[in-house]
Amino acid sequence: MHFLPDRGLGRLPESEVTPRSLYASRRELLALGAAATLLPNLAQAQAGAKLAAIKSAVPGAMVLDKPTRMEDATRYNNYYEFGTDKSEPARNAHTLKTSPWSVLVEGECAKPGRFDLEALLKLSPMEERIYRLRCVEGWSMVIPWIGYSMAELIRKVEPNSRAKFVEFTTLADKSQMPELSNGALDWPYVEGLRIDEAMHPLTLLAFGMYGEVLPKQNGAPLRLVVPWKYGFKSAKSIIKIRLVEKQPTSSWTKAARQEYGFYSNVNPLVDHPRWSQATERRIGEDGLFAKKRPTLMFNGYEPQVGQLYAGLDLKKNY
Ligand SMILES: Nc1nc2c(c(=O)[nH]1)N[C@H]1C(S)=C(S)[C@@H](COP(=O)(O)O)O[C@H]1N2
Ligand SMILES: [Mo]
Repeated sequence: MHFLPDRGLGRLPESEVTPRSLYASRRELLALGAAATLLPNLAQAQAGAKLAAIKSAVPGAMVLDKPTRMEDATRYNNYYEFGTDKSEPARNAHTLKTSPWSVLVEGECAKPGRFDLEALLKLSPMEERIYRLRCVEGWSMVIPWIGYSMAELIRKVEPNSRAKFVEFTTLADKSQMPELSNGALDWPYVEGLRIDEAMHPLTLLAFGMYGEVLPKQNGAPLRLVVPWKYGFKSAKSIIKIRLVEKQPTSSWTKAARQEYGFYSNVNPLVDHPRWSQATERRIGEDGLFAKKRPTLMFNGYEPQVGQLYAGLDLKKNY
């Protein structure tokens, strides 16, 4: 059926491969007491259809490492529209209004259109996929995401031959996002991918995680997850997808061109100008004696995506 990139498993140390049944189940989280409040507020997840669609997700493969605990993944976030401190999105993102929601898909295609959330939820069967997400800052998480390949949506609008890149724009609304005036980035948040990257089966349009709708701080109601690129490529709360001929300029590139290039592939061999990218810290393993992990080429997804970059100088195209 779908592409199951378990070929990457051969590259991982045995200790990182954990059977699916071993990660904290929702019941276990609830047993932890306080964890109940960390689950997304279902009352706010207005569309019951949304949760139903997510709950019916087909369990996918790609078990890589042991998933990060949900309470860690929902409390340590980058979502600058809600604050630049990692703890702020969890505190502030409750003001985000995720329903009604729609995504405009336009540009170089035969059938542009506006898709409301309900239509997007039904567009393709959902799958659970356990992917690593590694931030350029040197931390990583492993998350059971729920969604389907971005390619499913892009195909619907029938890209034409001028569609070489895909630009993603996320919500920027001062009335919902208290930190939009913080000047940290040039809003709205914009990201871009080459069309073959955007349509690679690993590139996920995610609606949920840990069997639930996406918590707001994690990018509700829908976000991108590009597991072989630094976390900032995974735009949250997307409202517009544009097929374009020219390479888009992302908000991060605008902010610091020397530090954040267009490709932003996870690459232990190419350092960020201010620090090494050779190792990473797994969130939840941050005790005094916690070992740093070696960062893997393309975040461990080299067998699946390496060929996209054959012949490309990855030092120049950082
Ligand atoms: N709209 C928006 N999307 C965003 C960001 C942001 O600030 N705003 N931060 C990015 C960065 S730098 C990272 S590392 C990931 C973090 O995702 P997480 O908080 O769910 O782990 O989201 C990315 N998507
Ligand atoms: Mo990041």
